[in-house]
Amino acid sequence: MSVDNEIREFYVNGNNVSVVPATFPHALQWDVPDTYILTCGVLYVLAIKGWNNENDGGFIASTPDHYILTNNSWKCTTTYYADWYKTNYDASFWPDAHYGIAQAEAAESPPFPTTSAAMWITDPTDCLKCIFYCRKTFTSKSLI
Ligand SMILES: [Ca+2]
Repeated sequence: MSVDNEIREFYVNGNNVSVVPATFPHALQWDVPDTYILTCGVLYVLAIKGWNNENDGGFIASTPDHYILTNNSWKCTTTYYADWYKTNYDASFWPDAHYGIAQAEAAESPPFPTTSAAMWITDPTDCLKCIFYCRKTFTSKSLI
């Protein structure tokens, strides 16, 4: 997973995972992905808060089986809502994730080649300098 330009907050099932160098050593480098190993038995919600400081921005992530895959099944917005990361929060009114201009950048740069099914997703305005929030509610499936 990676965020252009920075991952600021990360939540699994509503629980905050600290964005610290030990966990996300490349949190500030959009072109170097970090791997996070999910330890929850069942995944309900993933949520990220990102910061794009200029030009292309977005969030990209995938798992080998594509159970987690950034595409327009996610929701993204630049609007802050209280409890936006929580498992029982209803984000159905959020816009569907938008495929931003970062796609072209991703095609030319590591870590996600054109063969990757994962898309750089962002809010519908493809904001050039903003905080953005993306989340997805998963159907219950045991991961382990
Ligand atoms: Ca950027």
